Amino acid sequence: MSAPATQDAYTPRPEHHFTFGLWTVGNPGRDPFGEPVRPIIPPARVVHKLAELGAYGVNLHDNDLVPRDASPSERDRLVREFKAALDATGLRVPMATTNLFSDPAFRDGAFTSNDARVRSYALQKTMAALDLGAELGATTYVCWGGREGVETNAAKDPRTALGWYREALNFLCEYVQSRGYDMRFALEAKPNEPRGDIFLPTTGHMLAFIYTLDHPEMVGLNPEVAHEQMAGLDFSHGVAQALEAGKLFHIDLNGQKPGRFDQDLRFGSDDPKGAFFLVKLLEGARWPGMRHFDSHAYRTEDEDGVWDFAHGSMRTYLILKARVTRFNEDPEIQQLLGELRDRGGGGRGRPADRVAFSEERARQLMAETFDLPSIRRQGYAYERLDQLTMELLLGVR
Ligand code: GCO
Ligand code: MN
Ligand code: MN
Repeated sequence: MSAPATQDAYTPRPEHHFTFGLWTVGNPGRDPFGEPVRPIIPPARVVHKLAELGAYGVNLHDNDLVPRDASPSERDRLVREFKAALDATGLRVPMATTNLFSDPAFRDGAFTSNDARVRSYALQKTMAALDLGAELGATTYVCWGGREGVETNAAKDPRTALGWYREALNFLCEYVQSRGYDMRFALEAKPNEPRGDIFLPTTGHMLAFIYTLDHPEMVGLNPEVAHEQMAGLDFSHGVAQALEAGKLFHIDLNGQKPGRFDQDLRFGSDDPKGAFFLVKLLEGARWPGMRHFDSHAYRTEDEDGVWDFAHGSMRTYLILKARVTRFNEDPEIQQLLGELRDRGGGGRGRPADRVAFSEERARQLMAETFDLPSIRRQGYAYERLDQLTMELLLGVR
């Protein structure tokens, strides 16, 4: 497949704000057991193909574009060529990040390595990546602590490691301020892999950590479907908490079977129901951020399969979005939801139903008698509600 032959209601367009990483469509299919199966697709070609498919943008690690040992002039040439492809296609670079995990120097982590020289080198590399991101117009910097963790707790006290992590982020926030960059940080949690355990393993851990930083207003979250599901958690609950706190700065969409290695499957391919509730949440909140796919094509694929994967990721999102509209308009589903809202007088909005403390309200509550026998008997009709949702998702509604 090259470009989609037909246009339909699920054809991706730039206004849908879909983005991919150079490292995602560029993934050559290497795994711990096997060598690469595809050549790495050059950045300019990725830009042209993504634009053709209707994506909005492309994101990158520093080394996806500029090899680690590139000379300054090589760096400038590569950036120039990349920018030319962006200009020719109108594709944007909304997010940038740093590779702090491939270099053997980072084998014990970057900001939390026991070697102070590594911690300093990680800051130097990140400052350079922030400069590159700013030069390309990125306004979000994702911080994934690739190897910030341990195999053995004998190696370091996690409190010391968190202290180093905090200092690094405080330093980087001030660096961004000092340079006048329009850039916010989005922290990405992952429970394990490549380390045995990674510090700040879930979105919730990260959220609490943010409020211990010097500039919490500059720092939010980049939750990833696969990472929460690896920990057996409900992804949309973590995302909802981030949204509610005003901390959803970015999102990594993909698919994953719970409890396994990081599979990075095509969005919605493994858990369409979970993906549906996620899309419902994001669209219901009118979340303005980028829909970024941090996933890659099966190792079985050639380059055509990579573009099938990219196109499919965006289509699935748009199909689920259309299903959400259908859910919101489905009379039976909406009637059930209305009944739930009205249950016990909740939907009538009586001031007496508000849970706000006052002496009088506390007295009233203490004096109230509840019809507990009937409350205890009642069912909630969630079986019916879920079956209706399933029928809608399975396409017969
Ligand atoms: C992973 C991570 C990464 C990060 C990326 C951006 O499990 O490998 O999800 O893909 O998202 O490095 O920081
Ligand atoms: Mn991942
Ligand atoms: Mn990710």
